[in-house]
Amino acid sequence: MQVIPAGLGRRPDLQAELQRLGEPLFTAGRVLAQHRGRWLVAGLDGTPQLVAARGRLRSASQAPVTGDWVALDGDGLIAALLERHGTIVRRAAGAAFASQVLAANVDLVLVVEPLPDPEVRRAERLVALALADGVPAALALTKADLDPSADAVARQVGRRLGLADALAVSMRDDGAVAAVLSLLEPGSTTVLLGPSGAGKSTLVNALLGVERQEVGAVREHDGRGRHTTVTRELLALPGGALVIDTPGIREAGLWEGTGDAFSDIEELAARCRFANCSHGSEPGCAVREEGDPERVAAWEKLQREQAWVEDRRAAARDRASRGRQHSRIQREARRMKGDDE
Ligand SMILES: Nc1nc2c(ncn2[C@@H]2O[C@H](COP(=O)(O)OP(=O)(O)O)[C@@H](O)[C@H]2O)c(=O)[nH]1
Ligand SMILES: [Mg+2]
Ligand SMILES: [Zn+2]
Repeated sequence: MQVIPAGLGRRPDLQAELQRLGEPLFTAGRVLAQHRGRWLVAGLDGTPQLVAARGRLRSASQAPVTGDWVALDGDGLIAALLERHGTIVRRAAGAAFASQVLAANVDLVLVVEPLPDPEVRRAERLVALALADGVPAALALTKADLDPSADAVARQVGRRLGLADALAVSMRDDGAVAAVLSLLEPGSTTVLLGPSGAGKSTLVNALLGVERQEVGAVREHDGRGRHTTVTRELLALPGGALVIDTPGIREAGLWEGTGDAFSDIEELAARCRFANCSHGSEPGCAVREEGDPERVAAWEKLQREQAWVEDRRAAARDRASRGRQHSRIQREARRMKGDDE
């Protein structure tokens, strides 16, 4: 029989996955939050515990993230990561060229932007981060009370971004909160992504029906939010859906492309007269003739960004393999001289 722990989300065949690890003492858990060198993990009985990790799982690049399913060993340490399905990955902020997994085992990304001036291009980029790993995205435009045409704007932005679900919501409107809730299936995991101050935590509280998440006042002088939510945190809603509240994301650099986020433009591109059309001044260019110009420009920009990311990744791989080759040659040389390793 398949055990799906209440309040932890779906995981088909959890027992079989654990068995494959070949350690009879291992038990499964889900990472609710990540702290400095510790993880809040709920075991199958639902009790959250702050635990440490074994070996390489402590290194930043391999560490468990919020939403991960993990195996706990007999000492209660995280001993292994279970396979990830539906990851949200960005290029890590800062100078080092690396990726960062924002959340794992995500079934839906809820892109959150505030009315009355939602940033469509930022929402579009977050949709691309979701679809890069095939995770569906929906849009919630918050603070609908500040915009008399909120519903029409949500429909229009949703259509432009090719999203099936796009809603306007205000914390003061129970009906709108219920409409957002209806997008979140019991057992599924949804991560809210959007800028600080957009109203993500307020929405999470409304979905929970309790004031669980701390909500920040927006600074008067520039309207920017303060980072009141400091960790990514997985929370169970009363109906059995799970949500991950996140701090505002300032940078959302691509890492694995844009998935099907621009399938509308890519379908047009397939209809251009010339197969190698640059969508510049060629005759019979369907992208230029029929595409939404701002969206076409965004598509081209993100494609250039992805090409740049791939160049840098290839260069980093080359450096790493040259490094490995170099140490192999040195080892070989030592062996020939009869040195011990
Ligand atoms: N007018 C209005 N303000 C809202 C609404 N939702 C949130 N806010 C306000 O926006 C600010 C930021 O909210 P918060 O939930 O902390 O945003 P977060 O940073 O995205 O988590 C707070 O002052 C909230 O009271 C809404 O529906 N209408
Ligand atoms: Mg918050
Ligand atoms: Zn073209």
